[in-house]
Amino acid sequence: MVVPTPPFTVVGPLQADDLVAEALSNALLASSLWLNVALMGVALLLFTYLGRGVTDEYARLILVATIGIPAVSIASYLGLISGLTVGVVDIPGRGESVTLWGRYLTWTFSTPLILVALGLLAGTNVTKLFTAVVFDVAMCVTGLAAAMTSRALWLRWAWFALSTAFFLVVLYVLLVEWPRDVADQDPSVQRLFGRLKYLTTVLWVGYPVVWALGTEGLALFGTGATGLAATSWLYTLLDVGAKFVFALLLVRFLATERPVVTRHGLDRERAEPADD
Ligand code: RET
Repeated sequence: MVVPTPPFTVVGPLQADDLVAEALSNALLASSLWLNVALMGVALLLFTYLGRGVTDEYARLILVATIGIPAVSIASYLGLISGLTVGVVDIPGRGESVTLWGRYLTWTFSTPLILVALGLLAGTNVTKLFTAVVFDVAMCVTGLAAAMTSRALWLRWAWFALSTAFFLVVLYVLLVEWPRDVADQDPSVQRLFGRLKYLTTVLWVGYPVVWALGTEGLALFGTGATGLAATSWLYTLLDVGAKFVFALLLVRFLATERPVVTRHGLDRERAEPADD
């Protein structure tokens, strides 16, 4: 008797677990994840130590948002290392691929913290801060959808395009609105904001580029363990700049020049006379 074989292979839960376990046992991939846990652990202790003398409420708010960045990151990377947020997705035309989808999920929590810290530093208002955070969260969630879609290849890129559109709103607030707000502030705040703005823009643009070239997108570095590790290393390097360097510059500034930061804040417009 001839048993008909289906034109596709079905990956059961056990087989998917095996694929994930195999991917995570790759030394190159594992090192890219552990490096981040170690670095963010150091960052958490260092920033808490450096920020211990910051007493002003407004400066402390920026500090808490900044210290939250490595805190979320440690949880994010431990989630990946433990396999909790790693899965298998059937990419049309390519087959079963391991995806570190937890990244996109945890960006939903870490990137708003970066924007809150930056927006508060610029002395922006609640509306602009809310706009940046809402579109940033939308960017991360649709980025997650792009990575998890298996129905059609074009649908993955449709999610990618939607996520990019949301990203453009974030970039608009960062590059057009906040520089206007920060213009009212002390030159030292303006200088720091300028540096952080460029650092953030250049590195954040790197993320969709890595997505498009890496295992979720065109798979230019290959589809197997090496491709996954190469993609992961690129994200890790971006993370070091976008989180560690960013937060270090900000915390160091808050710890040394805090009185200047507190002169303007979210309350500024309320505190000024209406006809001023
Ligand atoms: C995705 C893919 C879809 C299109 C776009 C993306 C943008 C991601 C960005 C991520 C930034 C992450 C940071 C993490 C720090 O913890 C989701 C990759 C536009 C900008 C800074």
